Amino acid sequence: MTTLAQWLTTETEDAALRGVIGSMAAASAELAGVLRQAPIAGQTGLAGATNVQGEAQKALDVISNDIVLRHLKADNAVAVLISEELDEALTLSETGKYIVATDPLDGSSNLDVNVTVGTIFSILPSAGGLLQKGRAQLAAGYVAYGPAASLVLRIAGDVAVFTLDPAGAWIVTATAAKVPEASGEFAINTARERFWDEATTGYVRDSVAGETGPAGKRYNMRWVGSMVADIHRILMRGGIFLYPLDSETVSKGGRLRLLYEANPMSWLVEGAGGLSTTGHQSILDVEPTGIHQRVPVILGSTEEVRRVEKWYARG
Ligand code: AHM
Ligand code: MG
Repeated sequence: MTTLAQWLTTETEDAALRGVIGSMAAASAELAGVLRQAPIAGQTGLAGATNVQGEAQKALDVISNDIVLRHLKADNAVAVLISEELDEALTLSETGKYIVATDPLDGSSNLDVNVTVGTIFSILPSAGGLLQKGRAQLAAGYVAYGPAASLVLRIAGDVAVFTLDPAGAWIVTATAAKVPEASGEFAINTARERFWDEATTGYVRDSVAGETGPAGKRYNMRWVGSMVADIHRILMRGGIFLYPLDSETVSKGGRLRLLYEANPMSWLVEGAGGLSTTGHQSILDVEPTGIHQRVPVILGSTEEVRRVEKWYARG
């Protein structure tokens, strides 16, 4: 059995980077334990505050942020923490070489119904400043807290998957995850159809038309409402995830956040042979203008993403 520490040694000679990834993995392992017993500990429900996005914070959003913060503070290699739950970027160490951008608890609306949630993180060089393209990432990962806790991680090479064992260690369970090139599954919140643009409407209409339609095959729709769970399914067996720009989110630039949701997920999906796009360019090439910036997100199997891009290219 290969542990996370052993895998990290083969992936990078940068001991400080290994340390930061280890800190995020340790924070996530602790959080997995907290989530498992949160209803008993009375940690469910709202925290009574709103975050910078104007969203009501759940008690566990705040607890998750505190756990990540505590682990990263103890890691002198982290200069700055950017978090969905923190209004401003937080300086942790004057000498740190890295920036960590994180959504400590993604999909938290699923907590009260015991459905998979996740932690997403992106690691960037601090020398590049707060606003760097996704392409500049040094590593990215997420943890899906499902029936098993899965850590999905990529430095610059292949995407590896780790499973948390009962003793709290991350064990390698897949070394080179690949997003299948073709798929018959799409993930989108179809309740937003009335807001969609022509490209999204066209792509979904073609997909649901079945074998005799323009896509020439039958599709299934899946939407957990937890990006980590939806992307994990796509990484494991293919498919496409869409949270496009629509008439309701256009004024904000989209729904999902670039630095700590879209970029790390794109780093993983592209590293596993899939594609990411805003509809017009790879998400990894988007120039950020703010730490909580939002972006249209389309990610997954190459054939499906290309089909959406063709719709956007029509104008
Ligand atoms: P959050 O960071 O506040 O949890 O919001 C992000 C989540 C994603 O996990 C998920 O893909 C999306 O919001 C679901 O949106 P919707 O409510 O439209 O289904
Ligand atoms: Mg989120």
